Amino acid sequence: MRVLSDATRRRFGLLMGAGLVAPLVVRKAAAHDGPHMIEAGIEGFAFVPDRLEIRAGDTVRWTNHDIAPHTATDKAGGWDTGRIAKGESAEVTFEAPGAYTVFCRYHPNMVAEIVVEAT
Ligand SMILES: [Cu+2]
Repeated sequence: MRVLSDATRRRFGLLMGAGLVAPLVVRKAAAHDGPHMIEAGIEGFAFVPDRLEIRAGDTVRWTNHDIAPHTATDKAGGWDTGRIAKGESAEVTFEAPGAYTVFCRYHPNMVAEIVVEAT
């Protein structure tokens, strides 16, 4: 089996965008097998994907692929990644089931939805 180098993997992730995230989301809908790290992106002034369905205990990691800084911020005020600079990542762990609207404090038109299902 061919092993991808880290650089190749990174390039793949940047090129694939939402396509890379989708299979992880699908896997989540199956039987619960412990907390997961869900990779998400911010690209072209948008959250990619703009909707995630996860389980309580899962962590979402947003990586900013834009030159501009962004945040991933709970519209209800429960959590905030703070400033995520170009190429940097920030994580939020979701313990409580519920639906969250995410926006960027610098660009409030950027929105996404996260649905956290009970385990
Ligand atoms: Cu932004």
